[in-house]
Amino acid sequence: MEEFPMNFVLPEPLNGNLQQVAAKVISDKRIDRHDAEVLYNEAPLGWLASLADTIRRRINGVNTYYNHNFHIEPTNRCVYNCRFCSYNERNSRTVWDYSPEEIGRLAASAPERITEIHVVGGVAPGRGTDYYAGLLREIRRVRPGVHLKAYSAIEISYMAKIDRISLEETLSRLKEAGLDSIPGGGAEIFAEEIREKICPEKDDAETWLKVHETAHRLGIPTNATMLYGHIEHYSHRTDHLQRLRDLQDRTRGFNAFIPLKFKHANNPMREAGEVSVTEDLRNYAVSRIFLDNIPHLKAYWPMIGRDIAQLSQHFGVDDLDGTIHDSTKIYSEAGAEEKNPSMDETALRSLIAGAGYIPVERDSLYRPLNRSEH
Ligand code: V47
Ligand code: SF4
Repeated sequence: MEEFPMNFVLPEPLNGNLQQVAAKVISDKRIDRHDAEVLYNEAPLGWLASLADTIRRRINGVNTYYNHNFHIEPTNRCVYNCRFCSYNERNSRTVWDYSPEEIGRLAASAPERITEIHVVGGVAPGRGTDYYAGLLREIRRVRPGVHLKAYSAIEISYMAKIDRISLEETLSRLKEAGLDSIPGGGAEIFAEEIREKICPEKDDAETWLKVHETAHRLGIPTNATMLYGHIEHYSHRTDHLQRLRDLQDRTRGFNAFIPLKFKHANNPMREAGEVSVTEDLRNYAVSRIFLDNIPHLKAYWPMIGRDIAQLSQHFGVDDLDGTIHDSTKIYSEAGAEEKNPSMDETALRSLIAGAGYIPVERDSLYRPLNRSEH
């Protein structure tokens, strides 16, 4: 028999709670909120990684997806004042509000290879659907073939209020102007008691969910996010995941879930601090296991940095977003690792391959693109 070094301590055997949750996961049964909280509170990290990796391999094999995208943030003027926001005009060092022509010029300047433009900004006062549809038309005019993933549920619900029209009508007009899909922002944490502390003026969870449900009904796919690692507890995270899973059971319209780690620089919530890397990884893993009906789990690398993004692939992540080519300020203002995030394709592919996964360039609907240069 092999001898262990004197100071080697064998891991504790798994407790009964963890064994029960693992049995469900392995036999392809759904876990519930209580199970997810057991994983958050009690699971050894390495063990949790292999459980999440089992699920990611069932759904996505060993592919890790990325795309070529470009972010445009039209303005940081905002009628709201979320306490975690480092980017709006009150907390940022700069204020900007691009004209539609400037936005057209920005889109035209994006690299030839991009397949997607992501457009999200602050909610500037008084702007209705015509304004936002006009921006989409302008971008479409200069970049006709590109997928437009634009406007958070919060921007969309504001336009509907300004115009006094239904969400359905608002989304139909945006779709008509070229909207292809909706990003996941504005979800924050659904639980009312946390939402009223971190973003009291913002639309509530019901409104966010309604916008996404309506989009799904109109055939517009969307993403979902969760802002974590501030003042919420695990029970608030599992409530959030549950509400997303319930909606997805009804509509099947979510493409990807993107956990967003709270970054604390330059915003009124800085005292909340930031959670550890192991907490980020734990959160990816539990999300992957719980959200069995959302196909993709995205680690947004400009936010968490390249190293954690690479590691996250062992915790259920199968999408690292894109090359970004960025003009984005939303995270750099909040203290993200990268000030002007941009990663070339070779670097992104080797980051993926370096963790033992296969890099696959995708379009915005997760169809592999077989461009010959790879
Ligand atoms: O809703 C704001 C978050 C979101 C901070 O769908 C912060 O592909 C951390 O939704 N620390 C907007 N997060 C960005 C977003 C997004 C990003 C990338 C990809 C996709 C996608 C969507 O940014 C906001 C809020 O949750 N945020 N401030 C902060 N201090
Ligand atoms: Fe405005 Fe968005 Fe910042 Fe909230 S997070 S203040 S809605 S820009």
